[in-house]
Amino acid sequence: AHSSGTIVEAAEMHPAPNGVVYQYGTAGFRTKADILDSVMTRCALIAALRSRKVGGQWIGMMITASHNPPEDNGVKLVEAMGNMLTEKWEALATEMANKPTPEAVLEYYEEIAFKNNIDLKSPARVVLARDTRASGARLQACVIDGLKAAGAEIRDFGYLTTPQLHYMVRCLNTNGAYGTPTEQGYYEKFGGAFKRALRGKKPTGTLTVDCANGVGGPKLAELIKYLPPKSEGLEIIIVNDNVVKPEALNVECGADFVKTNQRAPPSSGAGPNDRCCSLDGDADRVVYYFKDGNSMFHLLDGDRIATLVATFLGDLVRTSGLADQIKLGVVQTAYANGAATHFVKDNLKLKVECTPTGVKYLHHEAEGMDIGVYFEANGHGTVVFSPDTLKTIAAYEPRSPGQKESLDTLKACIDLINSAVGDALSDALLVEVILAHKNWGAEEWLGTYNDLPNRLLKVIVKDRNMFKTADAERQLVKPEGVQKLIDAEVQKVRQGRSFARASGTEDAVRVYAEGATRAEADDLARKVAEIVK
Ligand code: 16G
Ligand code: ZN
Repeated sequence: AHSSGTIVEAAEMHPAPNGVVYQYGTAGFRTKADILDSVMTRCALIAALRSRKVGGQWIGMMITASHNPPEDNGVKLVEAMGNMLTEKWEALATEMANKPTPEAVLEYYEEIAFKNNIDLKSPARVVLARDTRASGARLQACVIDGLKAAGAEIRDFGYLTTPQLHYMVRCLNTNGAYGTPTEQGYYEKFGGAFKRALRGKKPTGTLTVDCANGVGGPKLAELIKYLPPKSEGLEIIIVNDNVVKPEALNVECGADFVKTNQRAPPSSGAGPNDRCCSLDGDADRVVYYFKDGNSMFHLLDGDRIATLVATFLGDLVRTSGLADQIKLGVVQTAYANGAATHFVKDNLKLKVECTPTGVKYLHHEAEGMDIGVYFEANGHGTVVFSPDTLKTIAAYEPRSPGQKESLDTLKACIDLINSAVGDALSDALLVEVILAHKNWGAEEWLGTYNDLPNRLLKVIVKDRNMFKTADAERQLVKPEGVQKLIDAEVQKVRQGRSFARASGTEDAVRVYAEGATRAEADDLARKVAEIVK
């Protein structure tokens, strides 16, 4: 039943705290868990409206705060095809979250319906999941109160990784074409594709996976049951999988820790040259690394995954005989190391596009390519295949056993990739397949090119909203004159490059700089930080 009374009642049960302003940001609503109850209920109303707007297709709600500390939480909405919420509806969600009273919530709910031609009696379907945070159960109850008030049909998957939820949404709306909408369906799809893509090759060594003490731990343990036995396939060693102790989430471990601190989690028991990777708290992000014989730490971040994947898929397209019909491209952000950009352009001879920070921008750009490989340096990313490309590959008749071999591997890789969204588990399996085919360990992978030394600084400023960028965040247009000063410093440095942008997730400006040497990169970053301060 969805009488208008129940919307008001649901909003009354979870009143908004005074004086808090919420924003649906690059990764949904995200803040301290104890001020999120009202946001959850209201976001549920938006999800139900969105579902009705798209003809009753399933819309996803993921309760997570990814790599944030344990006391945080958040929620993001997932569109019917498994991609992130469209920008127009982000604004509606923000406005709904900030309505002062339950009556204003109901009024806005009806206004959205009216303005968007939504029939409030038509079916609404919303599918839910959450990560392992202690606040998750309470916040989920707030979501369910909202969904019930809106008269939505609910599917609750309990604990899932963010990409698993995206997978469920896509499966539920595509009649099984993408896979079966169950956890087992997920493991069978990706586990089966891993085996087919390996084609009997055995990865060298072991893979130690740091699960950030998050939901990725138990899910990886489950996935392993669907992979070839370690005698024939990959031996995976799971570390930091303590989800019984929610206060351990992302603490001294996980992808963000490793990327930010440029060191392995202290808890990692990996030895010299052991291949390692770290997931984040909701397993939509992964970075690789290892320590060499001299205990020197080496990071293989999102840029490295992108170059590895683009190299391999490009080779498969060519050796299948499809090079004339299918073009690959790579999408990066300004944070991509200059050496990675150079490698893709000049060695792989592929098109490189740069977008602003945030998965949705990269994903969108990649969708315009036949095969679009996109990764942020921080490890968010995947590969998307255009519908025409998928048709071409499905219809293609190989002309030799060699072509067939490549084509079969390419098809298995397509199944192994979670194209709905970057998926740490699927990405890691893809990396392992590629390394196995090349008979490489992490060292050989690192050897493909040399990263330029770089430095990332966080600068606290009076008002970060003063900082406006253009050209995919590579130029500051405001405050006026600042870019000129940055340019002057960049000029002085060999292979210098630097930019400053307002963070979308923290109240700060981030400065990135790279140069030919460590000293030059550090110095440039410091100078630019001085300029923006
Ligand atoms: C969010 C984004 C991530 C981006 C990061 C930048 C998603 C799912 N997540 O975590 O892609 O790299 O923000 O943070 O889009 P920043 O604006 O604070 O630098
Ligand atoms: Zn995440």
